[in-house]
Amino acid sequence: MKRLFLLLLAMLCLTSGEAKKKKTSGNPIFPGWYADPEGTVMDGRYWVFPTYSAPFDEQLHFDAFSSRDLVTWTKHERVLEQKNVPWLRRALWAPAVIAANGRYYLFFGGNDVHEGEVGGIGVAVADRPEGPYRDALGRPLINDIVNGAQPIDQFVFHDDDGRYYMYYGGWRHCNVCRLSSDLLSIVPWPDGQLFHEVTPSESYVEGPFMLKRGGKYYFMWSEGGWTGPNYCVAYAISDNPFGPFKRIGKILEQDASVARGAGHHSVIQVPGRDEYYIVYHRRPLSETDGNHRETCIDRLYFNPDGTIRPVKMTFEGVKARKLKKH
Ligand code: FUB
Repeated sequence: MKRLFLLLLAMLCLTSGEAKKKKTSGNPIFPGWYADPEGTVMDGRYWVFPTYSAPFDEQLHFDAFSSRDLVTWTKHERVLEQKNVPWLRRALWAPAVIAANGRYYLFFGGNDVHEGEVGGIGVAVADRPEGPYRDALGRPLINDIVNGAQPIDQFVFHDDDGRYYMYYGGWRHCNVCRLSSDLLSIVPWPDGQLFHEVTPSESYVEGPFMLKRGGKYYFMWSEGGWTGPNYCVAYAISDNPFGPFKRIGKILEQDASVARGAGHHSVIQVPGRDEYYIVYHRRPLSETDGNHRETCIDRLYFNPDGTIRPVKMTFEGVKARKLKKH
């Protein structure tokens, strides 16, 4: 009896110790090399969809992670796999996920495409956020290199008027296009073009992201080389989704006491609240391998004048933040 009591006591201590350990998310928020995280809220849960950060030839699937409080994360393995994307050979990159039409759409870059090759931005669809996702078109949605932009690093933005825009582009160029309401095709602009270039400045490299707050459009992107220490995130503010996007400054960069190569981010807004979390990847100080990138989370704050405060990268991560049930 006494032994049973002691065992129960030990279990209780362990559990409360565990709970203590998990008061904050910690950084990285889950183990493994994962990059280009897309953070969002779907189906009453927080979600992070990252790139599996292995050598290009091994990048043939995505895992996803969900959480009810930003602190404890559940892994959903292989939500998208090569077997469900007939044209994918390698370099499955930078997922962008959105719920629409009662389904879930996962946009991705495939094959690290160059002129004359098959690859680019694809779209896969599932009935549940955790997949399984299946390629919807049997070919890339965007294969061609237009305005010098490599078709990778897409972000789908749903504006208040119901329109869907996709920002994308590597190789220092960024395009915007309008997506149809089924999210499976591109609607031409009034001038007949499919893509308009919206590259914000000479320092833009890749990883565009759009956030609307207080009627203003916050356009963000990554600068520098993703394999090096100087990778970082900068931003601009505009009155409309098409720019021009005038660079204001950096919001995320390396910190010699925390990590290097911080970039390719996304922002989670707590629904209905003026409360934001930046999800990004960074390279531990001990690592130099380009692919050794970890997914982290920290708070993103706005100044009273609407500009964004530079992010303080932490090892602690963020405190528990439960979502309200709707
Ligand atoms: O992870 C592969 C590539 O690295 C992404 O597409 C870029 O944005 C960079 O993070």
